[in-house]
Amino acid sequence: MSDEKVRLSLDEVTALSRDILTHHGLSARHVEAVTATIVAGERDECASHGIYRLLVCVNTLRTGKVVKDAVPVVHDVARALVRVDAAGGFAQAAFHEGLPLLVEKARQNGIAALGINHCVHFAALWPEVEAVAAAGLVAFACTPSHAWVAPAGGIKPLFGTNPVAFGWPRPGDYPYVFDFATSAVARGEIELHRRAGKPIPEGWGVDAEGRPTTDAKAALDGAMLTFGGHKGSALATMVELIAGPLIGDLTSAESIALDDGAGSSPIGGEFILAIDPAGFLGAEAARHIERAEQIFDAITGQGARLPSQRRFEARARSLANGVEVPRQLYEDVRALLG
Ligand code: NDP
Ligand code: PYC
Repeated sequence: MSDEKVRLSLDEVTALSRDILTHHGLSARHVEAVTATIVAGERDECASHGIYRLLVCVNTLRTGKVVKDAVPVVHDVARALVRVDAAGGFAQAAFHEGLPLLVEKARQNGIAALGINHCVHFAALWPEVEAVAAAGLVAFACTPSHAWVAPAGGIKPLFGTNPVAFGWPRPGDYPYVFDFATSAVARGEIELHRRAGKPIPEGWGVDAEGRPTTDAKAALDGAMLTFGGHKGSALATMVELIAGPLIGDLTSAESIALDDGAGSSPIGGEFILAIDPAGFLGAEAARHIERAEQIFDAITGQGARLPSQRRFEARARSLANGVEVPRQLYEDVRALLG
């Protein structure tokens, strides 16, 4: 595949996403919410969750597994708990509906959790933990996906790629954020390797017979592997539990069974926790949050980088100069306009 690139402004990426999603019948509320997350992914050079996701979204819309005009409903279920019924729609609009009440409850109680139910999830989680951290709160988020990943020691897909994301507010700076799949890599990254005809590194997946493979398609058809062996496997299990049964929603195995071969994005729930440092610390919160900076300085001071640092640098570049997209991907995405 050619390495040729096309340069686009962020306004052009936004317009392209809006046009495609509208063309495929998504309601205005979801067009805006989904476009915001796709543009953010492309802007921050997260290739597996940028405009490539338009192919994934449209595929999901074509399966009929997502409700195109779903209206999320917020439920104030307890002093520190919010639920949003996404009503079968994409998760982004449900998150935006639930965020204000989550923030309000975290400030009132020191801690609050948001459970999103009945959503379709195709996205990165960092936009959500960034939004919680922007309110001065510490954030954690996770979601199951489809059963694509074998548990450590096994070879059969059971877990989703199950991302975990964390955000920590840093006054006057971008928050400290990490967001990664509990599989060795996001599935989207393996799909991008398959599209580009490139081998994948060892350790990302096994073929259908459970043999280690560097062939992207063989790994997609076989099983992905967790990161860090049994450690990633346990974290993936935690995600299944707290964003599945704990909030009354689907596991990754149930999600892929419901998909029934249609090829939609994962269906189920998402769990988001928000903690207000002032809940523990009152007037001392600012002083202790400031102490956290010593940890970040000690990381960068020895030449290591913070997670999301690459992304924030990419953001600054893209805001100034736009983004570069592989030509073939751009053409495949434009073809979605029919
Ligand atoms: P990566 O392995 O690419 O990176 C994940 C995190 O690690 C980022 O915060 C990244 O920061 C940080 N990082 C990478 N390299 C370094 C380094 N050398 N030093 C310090 N930090 C580093 O991500 P994944 O492939 O695991 O996941 C990609 C995305 O896919 C995530 O956003 C995730 O939410 C999404 N996803 C969504 C799923 C869903 O069901 N909705 C399922 C699976 C994944 P930086 O960005 O700055 O490089
Ligand atoms: O890349 O693994 C992935 C993924 C699953 C759902 C959204 N992204």
